[in-house]
Amino acid sequence: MPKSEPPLIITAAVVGAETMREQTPHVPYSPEEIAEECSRCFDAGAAMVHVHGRHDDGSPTQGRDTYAAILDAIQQRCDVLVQFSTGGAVGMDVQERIEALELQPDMATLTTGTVNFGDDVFMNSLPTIRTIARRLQHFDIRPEIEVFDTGMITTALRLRDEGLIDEPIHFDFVMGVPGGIEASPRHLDFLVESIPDDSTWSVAAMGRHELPMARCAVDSGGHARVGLEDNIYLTKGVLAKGSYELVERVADYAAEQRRPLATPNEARQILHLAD
Ligand code: KMH
Ligand code: ZN
Repeated sequence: MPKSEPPLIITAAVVGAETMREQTPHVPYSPEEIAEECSRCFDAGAAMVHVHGRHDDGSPTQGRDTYAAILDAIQQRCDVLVQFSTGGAVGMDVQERIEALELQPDMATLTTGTVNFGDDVFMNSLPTIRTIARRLQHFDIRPEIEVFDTGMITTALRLRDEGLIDEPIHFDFVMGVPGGIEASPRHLDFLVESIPDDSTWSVAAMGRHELPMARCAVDSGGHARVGLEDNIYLTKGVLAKGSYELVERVADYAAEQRRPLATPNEARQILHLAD
């Protein structure tokens, strides 16, 4: 890897909307549990955390108060950058998905298209995408464009042309969702070739693809997202004790490859976030 490549930003997706205690006892639900996990991930090398809200029973919520409690609990523990989900869970309406943005997190997601999501459909019509993009601009929050399939890049560039997404754009390639693009190095190469040259990008691959694709990102100058939102296993049949163990794996690999990890401040600069 050329030494000129930027420090590696590891994002920890610690909770998500779908991973439940029935699948792994290690997924956090309450704001305190989520913040504890974020803190462990920060200690393991993550510069950013991607968070969703949960009710006490684990069901997903995008509620403002829940996100406020999560943000406060994280900020009491560490300086990690905090990225809110605007995807929430399938079936949520757009107003619910964006109500927490007034808390002005460091970053928030923006999915630029509809995708089959297992047996469900993650709906993102153009009007929905524009509504979220306008709200992000209103609060001066930079989006991370979630790309579940190639057409979502085209739509992101369309919104750029409409003035709703500012360049340079940060893309997160969400690979291996049943219904979305496959998680393979070949597909990753195509995605990377398809974005503007001044873009930054990361990979979030599902299940057993998570760590191999994170390693591909480390090797090719991208950034990596890992965590229990996308994958609950450390190795075949062995549950990760938390997202932090997955972060540790990527951090160890980056060290082997002599790619330094980005601090939150370095990540701010790389991603052009406000101070
Ligand atoms: N839970 C998925 C339906 C995001 O966070 O912005 C959508 C998702 C994307 O997780
Ligand atoms: Zn998410």
